[in-house]
Amino acid sequence: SPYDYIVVGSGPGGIITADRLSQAGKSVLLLERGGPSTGETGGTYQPNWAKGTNLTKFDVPGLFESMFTDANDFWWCKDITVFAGCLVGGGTSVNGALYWLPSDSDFSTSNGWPQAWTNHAQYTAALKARLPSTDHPSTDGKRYLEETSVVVSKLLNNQGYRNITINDTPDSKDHVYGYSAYDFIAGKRGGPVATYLQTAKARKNFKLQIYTNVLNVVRNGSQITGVKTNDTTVVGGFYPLNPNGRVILSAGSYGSARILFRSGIGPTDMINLVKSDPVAGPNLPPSSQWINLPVGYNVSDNPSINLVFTHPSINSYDNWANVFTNPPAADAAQYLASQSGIMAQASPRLNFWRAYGGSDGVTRWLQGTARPGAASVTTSYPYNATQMFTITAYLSTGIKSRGRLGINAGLNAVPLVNPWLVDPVDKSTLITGLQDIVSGMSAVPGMVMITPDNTTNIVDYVNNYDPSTMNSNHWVGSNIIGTAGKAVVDVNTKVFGTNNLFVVDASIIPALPYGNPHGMLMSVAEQAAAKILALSGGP
Ligand code: 6FA
Ligand code: ABL
Repeated sequence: SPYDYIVVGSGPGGIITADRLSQAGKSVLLLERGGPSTGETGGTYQPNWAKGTNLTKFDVPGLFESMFTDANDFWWCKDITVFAGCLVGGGTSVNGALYWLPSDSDFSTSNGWPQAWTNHAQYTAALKARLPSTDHPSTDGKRYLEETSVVVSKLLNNQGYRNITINDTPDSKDHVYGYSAYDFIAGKRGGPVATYLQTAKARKNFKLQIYTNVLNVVRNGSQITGVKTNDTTVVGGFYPLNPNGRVILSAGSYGSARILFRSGIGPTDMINLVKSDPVAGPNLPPSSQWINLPVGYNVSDNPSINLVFTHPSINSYDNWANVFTNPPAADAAQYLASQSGIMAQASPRLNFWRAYGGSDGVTRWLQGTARPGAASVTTSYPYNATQMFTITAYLSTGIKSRGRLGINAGLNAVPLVNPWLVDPVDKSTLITGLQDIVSGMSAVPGMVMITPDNTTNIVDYVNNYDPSTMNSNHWVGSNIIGTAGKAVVDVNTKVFGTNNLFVVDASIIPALPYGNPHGMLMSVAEQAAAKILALSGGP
C-alpha cells in the first residue's frame, strides 16, 4: 500500500523525522538497509560475558572502542570507504555518543544557515526533553576511570580554562572544559533508537522495515512516485507514495548523495558513472530529466590530530583491548548487575574548547577530547602502555577547508577531494592549538608526550600526518541547505528541481558546529520535520 512519507535510513536524522511525521498522523514507512543493533531492536551480537541478557555490543557503552578492533565488524557500510554505520540507528548505534546541545552559533547565518533556521531554541528544547544528556552515565551516579580528566584539567587550568558543565551553557565554548557528556540512558546506549524510535513504533501508521536498501527514487521529471529497493518480494522492488506523498532521504552524508546520483540528481560526472553501470544505469531517468545540483561539494569534516601522552597516575584500561572478549571480571559483573561502573561509559572523559583568531580575521574553534588509551603510538623510545592517554584536537566552527565526496565506477561512496587543512589558516590554527596544549605540560609533573616524541616537532608532525587518520567521521555539507544555484536543498529541506523530495540528515548542515555533530543534527531533524509538515502540497 502507498505511504504518505517514505523515509530512507534510520540514523538520527531519519528516526526523528519519521517519529514526528507519524506523530502528526501521516503514514510513514522507514526503510533501513541494515539490521538490528541494540537488544531493544532485536539485536543479538553480544560479548560472551553478557550471554543470557539482552545487552548487545551496541548497548554497552564501554564496548565503544571495540567497534574499531573487532574482526566481525558487520555494522560498517561496506560500500562506503569511510566509517558509516549501516544498522538501525546508523551512526548513533556505533558512535562515541558524545552529545552536545547546539549553541546559537551552530545555527547562525555566519555558519551558513538560512535566517529561517536561526531560531532553533524550541527545536533544541524539544530534543532535550526527549533525550537529556548526562556527564555521569553510570547508574550509581559515580564517575569511573577519571585519572585522565584529572591530569588534563591540570594542564588546562594552567592555561586559563574554566571548569563547567558543558551542556548547561552551550554557547560557552572558549577556554572551557568539562566532563564528557553523552546521550546514554540508564547506563546503556540511548540516543534516538531508545527514545524517538520507540514512540514511532508504537503507532499503527508507522512501519520500520530493515534489510531494505533504497537504490534510487523513481520519478517523472520533478515528481517522485516512490523508491526502488533491493526487495525482491515486491514488484520491481518498488515502494509507492500516495499521490501527494513525499520521500525523505536520511541515508547519511554519503548514502543520501549516492541515492541522488542514482536518481539522476547531481553533477553530470557522477550521473555518468551511474549511467555506465550495467545494473544502475537503466534505472536512470532520461538525461533530459537530470537535475544538475552540487551534490557532494561543500563537504566538511573536522581535521583532527591525536597527541599521545603517559602519566604515572593513568590507567589506560589495557587500551580497551579486552573489553569485548575478556574485561576485568569485577567490571563486567558490576555492569551486568546494575549497568554501573567503567562499562557504563564510552572512552572519552573530558572535553575542552578554545577560540582562536586567525590571521585572515576569522575565528576558529578548537575542541579537545581526552581519553585513556591510544589508537596508535609512533615513538621508538620505550614507554609504559598502561599509563597512556590521548588528547584529540579537532578544529571545528570557522574552518574554511572544503572537499568533495561522490562515487567511483563501482558505485562505492568515496571522498573525492579530502576536506582537511586545505586552507592554510586552518592548518596554522590547528598547529597553534596543538602547540598551546603541549606548552602547558611543564605544569604537570610526570606527563610525557610519546606521540609525537621529542624527535619530532608539532609542525612536522602535522605536515606528515596521514590524512586518512585526520578524519573525524563528522561529514556534513554534501547536500547543503541554502539558495537556488548554490545549494542542494532549499529552506524547507526540499531538493531543488523536485516537488516532493527532501533530505534530512547530516548532509544538509552547511558548516560544522562547535562540537561532535549528532546533538546538533537531532535539533536539525526536529526543525526539518516541523518545516516539512508546515509546507503546503503534502499529505
Ligand atoms: N557524533 C557525535 O556527535 N558524537 C560522537 O561521539 C560521534 N562519534 C562517531 C563515531 O565514533 C563514529 C565511528 C562515527 C562513524 C560517527 C560518529 N559521530 C559522532 C558522527 C555521528 O554519528 C553522525 O554525524 C550521525 O550519525 C549522522 O547521522 P545521519 O542521520 O546523517 O546518518 P547516519 O549515517 O547515522 O545514518 C544513515 C542511515 O541510513 C544508516 O542507518 C544507514 O544504514 C542507512 N542507509 C544508508 N543508505 C541507505 C539506503 N540506500 N537505503 C536504506 N538505508 C540506508
Ligand atoms: C567522535 O565524534 C568521533 O567521530 C570518533 O572518531 C571518536 O572515536 C568518538 N567521537 C569519541 O571521541 C575515536 C576513537 O576513540 C578512536 O579509538 C578511533 O581510532 C577513532 O574514533 C576512529 O575514527
